Amino acid sequence: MDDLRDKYLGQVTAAGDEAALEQVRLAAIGKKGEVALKMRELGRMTPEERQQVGPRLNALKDEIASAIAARKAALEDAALDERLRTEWLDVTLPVRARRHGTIHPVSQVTEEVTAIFADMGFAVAEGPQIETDWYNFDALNIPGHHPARAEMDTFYLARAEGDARPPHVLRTHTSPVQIRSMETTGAPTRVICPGRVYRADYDQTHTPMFHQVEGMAIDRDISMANLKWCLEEFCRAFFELDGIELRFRASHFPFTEPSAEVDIRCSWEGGTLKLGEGDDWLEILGSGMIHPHVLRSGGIDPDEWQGFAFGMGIDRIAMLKYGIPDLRAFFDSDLRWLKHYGFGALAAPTRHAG
Ligand code: 2NM
Repeated sequence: MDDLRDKYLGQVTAAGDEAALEQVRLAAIGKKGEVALKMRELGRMTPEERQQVGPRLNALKDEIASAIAARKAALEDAALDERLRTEWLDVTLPVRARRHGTIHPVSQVTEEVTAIFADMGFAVAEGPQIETDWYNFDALNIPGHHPARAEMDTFYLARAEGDARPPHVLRTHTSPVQIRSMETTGAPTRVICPGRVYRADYDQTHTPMFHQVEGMAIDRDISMANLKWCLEEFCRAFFELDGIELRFRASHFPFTEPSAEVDIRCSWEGGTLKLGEGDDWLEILGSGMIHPHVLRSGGIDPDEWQGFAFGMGIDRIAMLKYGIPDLRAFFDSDLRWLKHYGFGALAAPTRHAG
């Protein structure tokens, strides 16, 4: 009995981890362990012997079990100490240098415009950048012979050999999305369509890809008065100026009748642009009442419904709002430019809905 005791208590002390300890437990006091085997021998003993040996075996079993539990707790403490010693973090160290990117002004302004029109009940629609001749032109009251087609500097896609259909185009405006939206939603409707558009033009103030947002509101009695209110409200919110003043100047677009270009009052005093004051006017928007032909193209009855529509360049209003001088730098992917004019990921667009 003393030999057993010395043997197993020694092994318990020597066990370096929980797996080794479990091996000792099985060998000593498991169901087929050495102590259990000894207990089986009790059956062959005389009652006197049994009375002597039985309690001593039980005591030995308890003693080994306690030693194992104590050793187990000690091993766990040692493991925790080791983790606490090695797994640490100095929270007083400076944060890592900024390695993340910024929100491009075009994305930021798109979010801002979207938030303002969302406040006024406009939904957002998107559509394909490669369009059919029909959606980009005919549906918008720009027939094949119309000079606007030539003026648009359209990019045409190559046709398959022998295909007699008109070629697809890179959309020159986002109006095709509005036609698609009329078809799917019908009237009444309020929607804005932001996105990329393409025109073969490249100079100081034009890039072959740029961004537009167009919008429309269609209902039974929509008028130019609604258009004026809506655009004034938009400009006040977007430029964050209460004193904004707009001028609606008669114009012509194939898809609206009547049509108006919208100028914003400004001054160029000292070579810097100030909006909302001065004697100059800066063109920022095109607009008008949707032409009956266009409503009909979208499957809407012009005898029952009418609507206004407008369009503006996102890149251009971004330059005006944030004082960005060069349009072409928008698309150069120059990291210094992006860091300077970009926005933090958490900077909320101004006047978020709600
Ligand atoms: C502009 C100016 C005037 C316009 C018209 C439409 C549609 F599809 F509803 F007819 N969408 N956008 C529109 C009208 C766009 O951009 C300078």
